[in-house]
Amino acid sequence: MHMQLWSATLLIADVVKVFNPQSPQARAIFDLAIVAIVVMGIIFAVVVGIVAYALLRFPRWREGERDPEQGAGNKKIEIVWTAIPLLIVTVLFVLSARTMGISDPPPPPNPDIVVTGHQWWWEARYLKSGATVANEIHIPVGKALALRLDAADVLHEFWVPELGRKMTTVPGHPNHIWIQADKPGTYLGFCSEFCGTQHAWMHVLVVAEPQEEFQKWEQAQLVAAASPTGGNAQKGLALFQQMSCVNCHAIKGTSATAQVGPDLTHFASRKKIGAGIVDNTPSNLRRWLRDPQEVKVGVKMPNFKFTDEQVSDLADYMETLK
Ligand code: HEC
Ligand SMILES: [Cu+2]
Repeated sequence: MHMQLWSATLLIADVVKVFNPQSPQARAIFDLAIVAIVVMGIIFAVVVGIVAYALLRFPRWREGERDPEQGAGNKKIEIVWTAIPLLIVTVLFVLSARTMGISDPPPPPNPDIVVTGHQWWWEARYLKSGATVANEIHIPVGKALALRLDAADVLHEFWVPELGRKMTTVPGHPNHIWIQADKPGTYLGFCSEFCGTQHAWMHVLVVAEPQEEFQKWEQAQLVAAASPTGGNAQKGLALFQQMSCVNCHAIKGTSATAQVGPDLTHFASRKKIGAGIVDNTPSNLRRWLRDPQEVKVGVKMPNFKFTDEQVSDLADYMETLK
């Protein structure tokens, strides 16, 4: 049990990179945290020091020791120990307010991306281009993008620790944050407000890349899916359209336009399935289609009880959705 707790803690420290700021906002928050930790550390040391001194200097637990001199109502001391905490709190308040100014300037009227939390995945719509993606958000490196945060069902919280602050997503009450990355890379984000069974598997990947690559990626997301013209993939597409998949999913280029589940137009180009729970590999895709509940317990997608052949046809089709 202890071993498990210990390794879980290590895992979290490794995955939730709160000490690795990669944007001006995240750095401002990190700097403030360091100041706060140092100030708290000093207070802790002083308090423990005074307690230890008092215990040793006036060892009343020993037989026959007298009381120290009583100083109740001493004005000087009262003023000092009111003024010092007041000063510390004021300084931390001013520093926090300044950090909020850096990490959270007011949003523009039109955000770059609308991010919507769903049980248990993230949808992202790029307002200018109209690209709609799930669980993997690409951004151009070095540029601050404004995010509008929304929720489709319950409260969620969008948090990419290396890139900035966290923010709750509230159904019907849009919130805003800025997101920026200094260096190209892939940054792991989380839902950080409990939202049901699979809250822990509601990851989001933010991929920061040079402007040109970002534009290429965004253009690629706008391309409709080509319909396969033969083979198992064509049977898979037919199955997709016959079954209730179309009630929940959209694939551009087909008649499926539902927004209940992730947009699948470019599903095959994503790194993960199920908001991070498994890698997007051929065998995991087949597992998912055979029974999504087995992969992600409680997931809002039913088990269709397909035959092996149907699973294989559907998977062949899904793999064409590059
Ligand atoms: C009742 C709605 C619903 C139906 C019907 C449905 N799905 Fe889903 N599907 C979802 C939801 C919701 C998710 C996201 C689950 C999560 O990550 O928590 C999902 C996820 C997926 C994914 C993984 C996508 C990703 O990027 O992680 C695939 C692939 C998929 N569905 C294919 C299908 C196929 C094929 C069918 C029809 C046989 C189908 N779905 C029917 C709701 C549905
Ligand atoms: Cu959550």
